Parts: sequence; C-alpha cells; structure tokens
Amino acid sequence: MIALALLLTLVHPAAPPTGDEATAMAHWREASVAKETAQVALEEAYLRVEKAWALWRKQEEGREPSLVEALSAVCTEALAAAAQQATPVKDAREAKAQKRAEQEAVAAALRRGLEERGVADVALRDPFGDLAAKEVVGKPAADVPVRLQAMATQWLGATQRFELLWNDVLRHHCAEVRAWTERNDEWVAAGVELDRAQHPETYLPGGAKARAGMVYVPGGSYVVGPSIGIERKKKRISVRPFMLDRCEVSNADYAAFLDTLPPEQRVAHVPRHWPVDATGKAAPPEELRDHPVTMVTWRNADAYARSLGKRLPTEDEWEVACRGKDAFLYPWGNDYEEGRANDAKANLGTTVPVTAYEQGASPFKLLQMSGNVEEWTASTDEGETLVELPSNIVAVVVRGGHFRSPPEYASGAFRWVAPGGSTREPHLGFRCAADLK
Ligand SMILES: [Ca+2]
Repeated sequence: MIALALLLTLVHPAAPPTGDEATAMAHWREASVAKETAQVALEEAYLRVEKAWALWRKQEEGREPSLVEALSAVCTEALAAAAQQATPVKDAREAKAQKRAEQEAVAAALRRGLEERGVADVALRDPFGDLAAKEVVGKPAADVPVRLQAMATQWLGATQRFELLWNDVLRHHCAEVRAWTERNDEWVAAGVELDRAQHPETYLPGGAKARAGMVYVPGGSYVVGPSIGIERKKKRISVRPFMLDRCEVSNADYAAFLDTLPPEQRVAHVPRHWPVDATGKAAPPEELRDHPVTMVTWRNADAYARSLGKRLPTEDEWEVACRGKDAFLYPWGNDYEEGRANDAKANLGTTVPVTAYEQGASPFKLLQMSGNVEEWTASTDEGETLVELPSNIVAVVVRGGHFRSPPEYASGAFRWVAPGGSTREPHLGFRCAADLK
C-alpha cells in the first residue's frame, strides 16, 4: 500500500523551484559552505590552543622563578610605570579613561611576560593578559601575586581540564569562535529563508513560524457551498485567520496523547481496535503508526485537540482551507484527477500514511482534505459551533470523504453528519485547528 502511494506520487512530480526558492537555496548553500569552513577553522584553533596550553603547563612544572612570580614582577613594574604617568583627573569619565589606559598597559606587559615564558598562541596569551590586567589594576599592589596566583591556578591547575577553560573562558575571547558564531548565525538565517521560500504557508503574517505541523489559513471573505450530501446553499462567509494541521492526526500522534492520560481517563479514549497491554497502555499496530487515527468519537477528537491547546475546525474553516479563495471543487482545482487522493478510485480500500498524496494538496498546502479519512468538524448541521457535545446523539458535520468515497463524495462540496458521541468508524478521523495568538 505504501509502495503504491509512493508510486502514485511519481505521477505528479514536484514543481521546479521558483525564482525566490532558487535564490534562497543559493543563499543556503553559500552559508552552509561558510559555516563548514568556519567549523574547520574552529576545530583547528581548538587543537592548536589545547596543544599550546599543554606545553605551557609542562614547561611551568617546577620552573624557577614560578610563572606567578615572573608575572607578578612584570605586573608590578607596569603598575608602577602607569602610576608615574597618571595625572590628576577632573571627573569620573577621565578616571574611567585613565583606568582603561592603565589596564591596557598592564595587559600588554603581561602578554610580553607570557611570550617570554613561551606562550605564543594569541588565543591563550591575549585573554590571560586582558583578564589578569582587569584583576589587578586599581587593587592594592600587595594583592597582585595573590590575584595572579588565583588566575594561574584556574588556567594551569593540575586538575584543570582544557575543555572547561575553553568553554568557560577562552571561547568568549577567541576570534575563531566569534567568526564561527557569525557563520552559524548566517547559516541559521539562510535556513529560515529557504524554509520560508519553500513553505510560505507555514509562516504567519509578521514572519513568525506557525505551530509545528500547522499551516496558516488567511482570514477574510470566502465562498462556501453549494454542497451536496446534506445540502447547503452557496454563500459568502467571513473567517478569522487560523492555523490548521497540515495532515490528519496520525495514530502515533494519538498514542502520544493517550500516554499523557492517567489510566482511568485513558480507557475512554482508546480506539477499540488498538491492543491494550496488562498495564492499560494502548498502542496502534506498528505498521499503522503513520496512518490516520480512526475509530474515535467527536469527544475523543475534541479531547485530543484540547490536550495540545488546539480545537477542531468549524465546518466553514474546514471548507475554506480545503477549497481556498477560488472555492475549488477539489483541493487541487475544479476538475477531478485520479491519483490525487485516496478515494474509491484509488481502490486501496484502506488508509494510507497521513503525509501521502502531496499531489492532492489544497491551495494552503493541506494534505488529504480529499479522502483517506473523513474528518470531524466542530459544527452541527445547523451551523452551531460546538464547544462541547450536549448529548451523544447531536449530529456533527464530517467533511472530506474517505478511502471508499466516490470522487464527488470526497470533494470539497460533500458534507455529511454523524452522531458525535457514539460514532466510531474505520474511515473517520480528524485534524486540529488553532487560533493565532
Ligand atoms: Ca481527509
């Protein structure tokens, strides 16, 4: 069945990329290459600095004078020279500038001191110099050795691991890391642009991404009807913008919902054909995990939607999402085309995965608005929106037809009803809507 669905997909190959898509793809490729180059540079920098650090530690073992003594001497000298050059300051701004100049002079002296001790790698030498200068400038001269000792211990301590030094200190001061972060940001931005070009329907006005797995359906004026089945006249309606699940809710999605319920609540929501183990845990047959959930009542569907902060779509919302601004008869247009939906003509006699039949997508890129399983809505035949089901026999509108429906019954025009509290069918499922925040 899956193989057949895949075969059918081949009948309608994907369209070549549009100009915008091609530009976005070119950006994405360019940014991907830049990021990979930066990644290599970063890895090289890490290894180089780690090597320099290991050498530094080794050289400093038992060396006389110790590193701290040597750097303390350099530091004290630089501080004394800075003190001699200091002039009286008029205000806080001048005091700040003088302190900064002093820090720079001490940092430069420390860098020279480190170079004399064999530390040549700038990624290691410069941050130590800069951070140590900040530690000692403006503090009593007698504290210099203690403060340098504390820093040197952090950098050179026997138990110090290089990755901690790198992550906690060096990476914030390392040019390679900054370059890598910039390349990474570019790569992410290019990916978003590519996604936006390929899937504009998953973005809300203003640029935010719609909820995962949902598409944006713009609000406004639409024509619905005329309908067959349970008839409804043609009319113009207005809907608020909303989001709708791109696919029917799958068995795997529904199983995840059941897992969140305590056992006493779960039992009311388990589709009857699912095996239940001794602990009360229910799971769909493995080969049907990506097929639509079926044998669920309106209450089950409603509970699922609520668990995710979603809701069932009204009949009007469902219809405009299926038929689009042009009020097509079928999701893809006004003419029936075999191979675009899992309906009776497909002759499969059962469901297919919820992501199949991309070639049957609606104008808003929703899948299987025609066929596979028909879908619960939140509306009664009279057009009332159900917040809850007042009784089991309330007739709820179901739309879209299913795998045994002839084409006209799997069209956007066909509507039917089913008692919401008691109907469980192997050809009836649902998808969820959500409001824009
Ligand atoms: Ca469907």
